[in-house]
Amino acid sequence: MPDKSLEETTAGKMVIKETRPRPATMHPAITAVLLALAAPSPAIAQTASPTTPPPRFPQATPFNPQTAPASARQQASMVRIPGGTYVIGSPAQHPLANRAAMPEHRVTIKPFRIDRTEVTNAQFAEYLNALPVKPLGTALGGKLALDNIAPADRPLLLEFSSRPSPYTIIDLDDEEARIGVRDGRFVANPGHDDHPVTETTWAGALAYCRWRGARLPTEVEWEAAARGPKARPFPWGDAPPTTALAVIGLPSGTTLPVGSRPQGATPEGLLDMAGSLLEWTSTLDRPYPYRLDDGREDPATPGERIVRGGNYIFDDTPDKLVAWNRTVAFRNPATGHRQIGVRCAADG
Ligand SMILES: [Ca+2]
Repeated sequence: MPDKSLEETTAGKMVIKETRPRPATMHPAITAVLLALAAPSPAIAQTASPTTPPPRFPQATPFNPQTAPASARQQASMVRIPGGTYVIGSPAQHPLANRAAMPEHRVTIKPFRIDRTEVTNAQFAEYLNALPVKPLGTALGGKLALDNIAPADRPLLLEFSSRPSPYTIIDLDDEEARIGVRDGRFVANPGHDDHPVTETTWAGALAYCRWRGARLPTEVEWEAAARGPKARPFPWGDAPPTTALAVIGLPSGTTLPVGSRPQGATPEGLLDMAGSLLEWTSTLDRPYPYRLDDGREDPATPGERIVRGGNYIFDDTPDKLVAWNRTVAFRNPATGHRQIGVRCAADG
């Protein structure tokens, strides 16, 4: 996607991600015709834009704990967060104060449950296997090719190979995806079953959670879970982040198993709320103060969605990892990202 290389270029880091060339599977003349057909419309982009409306994906077979045991375990171990009034947003006077998270305000929320860890590759693969999609051959995640996915299904799973791309569920052909194909099934790459799933789009993340009988957390639910009733600045308390408290400061592509930093757990037991991957929330990017009823929770409205929590590649400083931070440069909801994952929530 055109902004893919930009996406990976953060201030001070200048990490440029190479996009792979489009596979030459089509006769050049046919390609030329298709390009000519596509060319007159500026609406047909190389990839879906942040303003592309969330799509409807094919219906999956109903969630079944017998055939989706990893997701069932995740669902069963959700952590309950009490309802009540929580302090949300950045204090005006604080070394890590952030204008985009002001004003500090109070929001009353109902009790809810939230995943103890980020959703893993094994769990997300269970959802993919419940879809009416039959993958072909064998390929590692990050290396899927056109012949691994039937033509009708490519727009759901292949970003680069299906350009001009629609709004995928997950970009399995992105080199940083870790779910591949083996014997007609979607499987995590070897050694990556319990690593957090990367490269899901916003709607793909929501679809997974809904399939499991859950949903995405709202932005304020996520923040209340990270900060607790006393509005701590970090999930573990007041201390600044270190590599013992959070999965941070690692090279791109080297995720760690979820829950690898138990010292950084919240008192309630949530793991990796700071670091590891950023996490999709249900909430459109609108200014604080938060309002539940102003349209920012409408799942059908196009626009960027808030991601929370910092990530292991780019966010190793306290200002990025502080629990009120809501400023993230790249979060196109229509495409997958190496640094964004998902953690589901549920009512009650
Ligand atoms: Ca995280």
